[in-house]
Amino acid sequence: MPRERLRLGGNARLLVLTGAGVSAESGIPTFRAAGGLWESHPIEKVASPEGFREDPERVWRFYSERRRKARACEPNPGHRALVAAEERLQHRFLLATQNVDGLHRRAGSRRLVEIHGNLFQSRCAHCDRAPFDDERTYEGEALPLCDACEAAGRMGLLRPHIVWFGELLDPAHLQRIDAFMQGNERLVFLAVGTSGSVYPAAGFVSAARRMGAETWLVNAEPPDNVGLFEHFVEGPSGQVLPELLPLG
Ligand code: BV8
Repeated sequence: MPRERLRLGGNARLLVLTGAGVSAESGIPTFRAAGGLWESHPIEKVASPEGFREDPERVWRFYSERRRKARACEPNPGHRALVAAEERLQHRFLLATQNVDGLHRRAGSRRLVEIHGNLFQSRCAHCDRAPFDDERTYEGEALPLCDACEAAGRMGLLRPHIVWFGELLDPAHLQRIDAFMQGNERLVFLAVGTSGSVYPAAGFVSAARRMGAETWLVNAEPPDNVGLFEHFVEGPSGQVLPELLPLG
């Protein structure tokens, strides 16, 4: 049965929020599904500043494992459908992702806000040097140190450039998303592959509704916040998005 297609004629804008589900068909485990990432790693121990202070080796093993996994995976048709929609809509399109796996960028997305950071960047946990691209995996060997700190005669540990629980998102990212939601043209908000359990991202649909947006959710099953969306399309995003989104 042909699925409904998003209507994006005229000046309609499309704001998309993706979560771990959009990368599931690429082979990247989601967080909360059975056997998901958080089951084998207690969240507060590996994705929080406290956990990093307590055991940086454990945190670096966790993120090294995820760097290796993400590097071996490829974008899927869901990622590519979002690139095609961006090419067609241009300034009327923005993609906010909770994912840190880098697959949207590798698929070709550019109007992209990685609100929880990126697995393939590191920064110093102690000085304010800018985050830098870093594909290295650290396990067994000594922990990675900041060479700028070393040159200044102090010890600075590197950390993944990721927003951990209890840490603030980049205000510039939130401002860009908020600015995109303003405006008089019709706004369509589409969430894909997210359980809607982590804030502030989980609050975006309510903000979009307040702006009068038409709200859509594509998810493998109805999450707890499914009632916040006017339209719910159940299914794997790699199959649903190419049918739902406008062609490039
Ligand atoms: C903040 C980086 C202000 C890590 C992530 C107590 C103390 C401190 C904070 C809080 C607190 N209580 C609440 C908070 C706020 C907290 C929060 O929301 N906690 C939750 C657990 C209640 N938020 C924060 O801390 C944020 N910062 O609020 O700062 C502040 C500061 C101090 C005190 C108060 C407030 C920072 C949040 C960012 C955390 N970092 N990621 C990393 O990735 O390693 S979040 C992490 O979970 C991921 O990034 C991911 O985005 C996120 C949510 O998960 P989902 O993406 O939705 O994935 P999930 O597995 O849950 O769902 C996947 C869905 O896909 C499922 O529904 C499944 O059915 C579906 N699916 C599966 N396959 C498919 C599919 N769908 C379609 N197709 C498929 N094929």
